[in-house]
Amino acid sequence: MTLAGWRPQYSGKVRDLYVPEDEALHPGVLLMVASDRVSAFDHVLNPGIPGKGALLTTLSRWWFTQLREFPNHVLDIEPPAEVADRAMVVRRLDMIPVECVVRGYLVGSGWVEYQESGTVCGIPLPAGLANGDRLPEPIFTPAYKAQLGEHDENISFDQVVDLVGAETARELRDVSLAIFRRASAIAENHGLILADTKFEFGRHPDTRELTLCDEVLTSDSSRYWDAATYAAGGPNRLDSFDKQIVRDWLSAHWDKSGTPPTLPDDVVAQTAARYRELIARLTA
Ligand code: Q0Z
Repeated sequence: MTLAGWRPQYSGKVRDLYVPEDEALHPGVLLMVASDRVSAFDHVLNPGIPGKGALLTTLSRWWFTQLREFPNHVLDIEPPAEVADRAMVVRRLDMIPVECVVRGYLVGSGWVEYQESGTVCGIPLPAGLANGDRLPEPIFTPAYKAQLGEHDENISFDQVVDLVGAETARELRDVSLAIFRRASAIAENHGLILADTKFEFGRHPDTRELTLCDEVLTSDSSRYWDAATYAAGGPNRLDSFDKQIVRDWLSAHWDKSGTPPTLPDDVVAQTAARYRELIARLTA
């Protein structure tokens, strides 16, 4: 997409990053634009989910406000009008190349590692846990950002130390856990479980302050469950407030080789409704 005054710098699967055409006018800023694109099983699907970019941006902005005691990258500068509802102007930071994942529950790649070794990112866990079980306490389970097209790889705390130094590693862990605890408590007040999430941090180019960046606590970067459904148990207890419906439909209608099929209208509509429900419940 072309935006007057902004030059496309990088396109991810579902988001686009722009830099100012005139650096002198807007020094040290970036424009992050969330699209309606949806990805699953490493493919971007057709069609997109109408309103997804705006819904995820609303969620991210809402969380940055809830978490304002933690320094973040959002600037009080209006994005271009054409994308105002799905974009944020942010301070350009020196990014720290570690994905700061926090897990309150054992699921996904954490569950996979646990079954093999009884650990997650090298952290020993009690024996006998089942898929989706709550952990005794939230754990910091960092991942290393893989090259384009590869999956992020879970790494140990010692590997974080090797990447960024002991002091920053401790700071990343402690701040990530503090933000997760605060966010979990807020989610719980709204009948939602925050199962896990991924934060990214950078440093302010001048002050070197550790700064929360990227998107925060969206349904693309987090697993949210309905607390009542979880408590009732059963096969749906781990259904997340994200593209679960898309994944389930694709699993039933595609063998995961070649180009994925076009999503039917009802799958698109139900997915959009699920994103809206998450926001409605959190912000109620
Ligand atoms: C975020 C990404 C997106 C594609 C770089 N404040 C920042 N300073 C420097 N770099 C970044 C940020 Cl947020 C940064 N990404 C991820 C975001 C589209 C990729 F909107 N990459």
